[in-house]
Amino acid sequence: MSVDGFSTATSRRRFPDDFLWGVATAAYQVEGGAGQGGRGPSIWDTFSHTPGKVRRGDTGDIACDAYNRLDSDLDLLASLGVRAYRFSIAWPRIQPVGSGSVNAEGLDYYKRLVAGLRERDIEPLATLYHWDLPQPLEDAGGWPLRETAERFAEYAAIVARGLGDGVSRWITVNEPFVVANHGYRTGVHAPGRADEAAAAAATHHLLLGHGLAVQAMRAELDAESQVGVTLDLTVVRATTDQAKAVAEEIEAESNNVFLDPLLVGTYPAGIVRASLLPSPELIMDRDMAVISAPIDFLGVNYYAPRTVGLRDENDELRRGEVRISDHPGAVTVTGEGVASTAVGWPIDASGLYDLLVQLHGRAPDLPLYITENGMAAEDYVDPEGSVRDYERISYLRDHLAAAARAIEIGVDLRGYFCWSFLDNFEWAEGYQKRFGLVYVDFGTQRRTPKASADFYRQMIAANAVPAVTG
Ligand code: IFM
Repeated sequence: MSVDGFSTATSRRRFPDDFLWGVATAAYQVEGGAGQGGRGPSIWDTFSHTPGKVRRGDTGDIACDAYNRLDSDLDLLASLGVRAYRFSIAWPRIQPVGSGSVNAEGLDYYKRLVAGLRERDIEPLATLYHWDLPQPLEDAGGWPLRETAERFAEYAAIVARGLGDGVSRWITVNEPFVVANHGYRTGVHAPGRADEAAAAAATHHLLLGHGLAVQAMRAELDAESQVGVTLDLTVVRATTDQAKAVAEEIEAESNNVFLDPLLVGTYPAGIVRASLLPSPELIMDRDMAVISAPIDFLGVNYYAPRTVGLRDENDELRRGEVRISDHPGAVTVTGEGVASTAVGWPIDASGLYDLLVQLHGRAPDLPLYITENGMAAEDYVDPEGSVRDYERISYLRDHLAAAARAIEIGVDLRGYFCWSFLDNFEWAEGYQKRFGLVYVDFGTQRRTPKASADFYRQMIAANAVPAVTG
C-alpha cells in the first residue's frame, strides 16, 4: 500500500482486533441548520454573533451544513473505513429552551443519524454536551448554577430514552476544563464571562452534571450500555528542576481538578490554587459520591504537551520567545526546534504515551479511549484537486505509534477517534484552522478527502501503524 510517497508497509505495531477506529465531530462545529428543525439558540449562537468574539466574525449558522447533508456525509464517513463515529447532540435541538418539552424533530434528526450509522456498520458514540448550552439556561445563571446540572440530567434521560436502542456508548460532558476555564474564567469561549468564582462553581456543576447524568442514563439504558466522560488532558513539562513544582501545579490544575473528583471523589486541595476550586458551601452532602460513581470508560482528548518555566521579571519584555501563561509563577515555552501546528501547539507524540501510561497507573481497571487527537494545518486544494497534508499524516502516524506502544506495555486503550472527520468551526478561531481528514470548501460545501484520509483508511484496514520509509 502507498499514499503519495509514504510507504505504508505495516510494521509489527498492530492494534487489538477489536480496536475501535473512529473520527469525531461536535454539533455546533459541523451541523449548521441553526434555525432549522425547531432548534433553540445556544450560548455559541449568541457568542459568535457578538462582534469581536470569533475571528473574522465567523459563526456556526451554516458550518459544514451537516444537518442538511446527512446521507452524503454518512456515505463519506463509510468511505473512510471507520468503525465508529463520535458526534455530539445539540441540547437546544432536543430541548429548545433547555428544559421542559422535547422537540421531536430534533430527536428525529439524531435517530436518523444513528440509524444511518448502523446501516453502514459504524458504531455511534454520542456526546451529550459539547459546549452548546441552551441560551435560556445561561440567562438563568449557566453552569455556575446548580440547577443547570439538574437540567442536564433531565436532558440526558430524554436522550437515553430516545436513542438508547441505537447508541451503546455515551459521553456525558466533553472537556469540562475548557468549558469552565475558557467559558467562565478567561471568557475566550461562550458565554464569554471572565469571573474566577463563576468558573470554580462551573467546575463543580459540570462534574455534578456528569454524575447526575450517569445516574439518569443508567436508569434508562440496558446493562450493556457504556457511559463515560471525556477530559482534555495534558502533560506539563518543566524547563528546569526549579520549575518542576510549578509544572506539577499547572498539570494538576487542568487534569486533577477533574480526574480526582471522578476517580476518588475529592478535589486536589493543596497543590491547586484555591481560587480554582469550588468553595465548600457549593458542595452538598452526596455530590462527591455522585461525581465519583463508577464510569465504564474515560475519554481522553490529547493534542500537545506543554512546557513551562519560571516567570521572571523580564518575561514581559520577551513575549516573542515565551507565552505569558495565566499562572502567576510560570511562562509557557515553545522549545527550540519543536515543530508546531497551525494553532501553535507543539507536536510531540511522546506526551501521549506518557499520559496514557500515567492514567493507566492511576486507574488500571478503567478502559481508555482517545476520543480526540489530530492537528490543525494550513490545508488547501492544489491545482490538481488534491490536499496533500503530509504533516498531518506524520502527526497521526507518530501519535498512533505512541498509542500502540502504550498498549504493548499493558495500557487498556480500546479505541482512537481522529479529530476531525471534516474541517469545521474551530470555536473562537472560526474556519481558518483546519483539523479535518476531509477538506471542506465553506463557500460551496464541497468535500475533498485529504491525503490523510487515505492514510487513515489504510491504517484502519491494516489495523497497524505503518512504517515510513519514503
Ligand atoms: O475543535 C476542538 C474540539 O471541539 C474540542 N477539543 C479540541 C478541538 C481542537 O481545538
